[in-house]
Amino acid sequence: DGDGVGVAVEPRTVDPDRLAAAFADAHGAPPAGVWHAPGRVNLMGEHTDYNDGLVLPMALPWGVMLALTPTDDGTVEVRSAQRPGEDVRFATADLDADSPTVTGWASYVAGVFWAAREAGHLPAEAGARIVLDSDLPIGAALSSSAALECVVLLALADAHGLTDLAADRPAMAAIARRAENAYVGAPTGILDQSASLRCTEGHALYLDCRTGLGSNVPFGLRESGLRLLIVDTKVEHQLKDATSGYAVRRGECERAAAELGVPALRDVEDLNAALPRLSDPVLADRVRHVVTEIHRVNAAVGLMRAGAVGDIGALFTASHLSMRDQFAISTPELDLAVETAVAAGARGARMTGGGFGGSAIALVPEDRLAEVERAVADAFAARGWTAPDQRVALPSPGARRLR
Ligand code: GAF
Repeated sequence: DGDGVGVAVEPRTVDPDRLAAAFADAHGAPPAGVWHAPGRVNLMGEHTDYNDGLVLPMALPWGVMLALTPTDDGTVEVRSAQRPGEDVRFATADLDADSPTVTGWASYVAGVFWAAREAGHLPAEAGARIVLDSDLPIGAALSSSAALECVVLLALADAHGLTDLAADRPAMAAIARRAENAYVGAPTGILDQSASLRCTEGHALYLDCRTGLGSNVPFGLRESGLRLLIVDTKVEHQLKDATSGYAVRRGECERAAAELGVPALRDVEDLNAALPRLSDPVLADRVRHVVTEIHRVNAAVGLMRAGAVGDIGALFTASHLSMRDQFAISTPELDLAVETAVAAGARGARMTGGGFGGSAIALVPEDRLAEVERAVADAFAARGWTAPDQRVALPSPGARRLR
């Protein structure tokens, strides 16, 4: 029981002392420190970040843990408990976003070194010995990529004494995002890195992706007798490369904004006036999602501040329908998780993250939790689908040093 009220919250399974011991085994001395960066679920505001809109993520208890010792030899050595035998070594001087030579999982690490150097924070000779461990599923739309980027950057900033950077979480989020956009090649927004770096325990992060201004809004789940259930459908979402569904949606939004003559879809004020002006009904659907989704973020924040947390459930479900029908990013598995959770007593449910697979979240009264979990498991089993992974989470701290 992780939260003291009788309903288990899945605990973190990575451990700073164990990771430090693994580091000492590999490198003959303990690390300079151990850091942790969490994954996230977004409660509202999907595909709004790159439209200059609003988002509302919370950090998860699970994430990526990293042990690091800084070096001044310009080389980086990385190993990961999840990738035994795949140790990676590179020289920072060789890193070039136009011809990325570090590929696969380690490209997120290399990308952070590249982006921190490009931003003028990291001297060329700064290197590191790194050992990683994670309890965040990969491909579940819970931001394992951003957690990896953010933990590397935070550890670099601390261990290499980059004090200006270490004191500026929005700047760190921008650098971690640049690593992903320019080095890894995924055209994502600022949501995930901001969530990992800027969320606080017990709160959701209400973030304006145009200005970068954010505030931490209390998310009183327990006080309201509610649980947040995360259903990982085990359908791995696609890599967000330039040909992915994610990139296609991004292109559609840009095209719609251009047709409407606005800098970003954030600036559409009157849907009824805007929609008939678009050349293609598909674009009208995309715009409707983005604009109404931004309003749902504000509505959710209003309800949280009023202490009416349960009423956010209806917004969850409305958001899911918008993502399913207007933005067309859901899957049969996500739809089934949402429909089943709501039918079994959840106050509302929605897919979270980029879509095309991944996870759904459900807002569930404490006394209905077991029933909802059982109903979802049964519904997947009845179709012969892989059993989903279901976990309960509380809003957890953002990235930090653990030892
Ligand atoms: C992914 C992206 F990385 C984010 O930037 C965001 O666009 C999200 O999908 C959808 O809201 O997580």
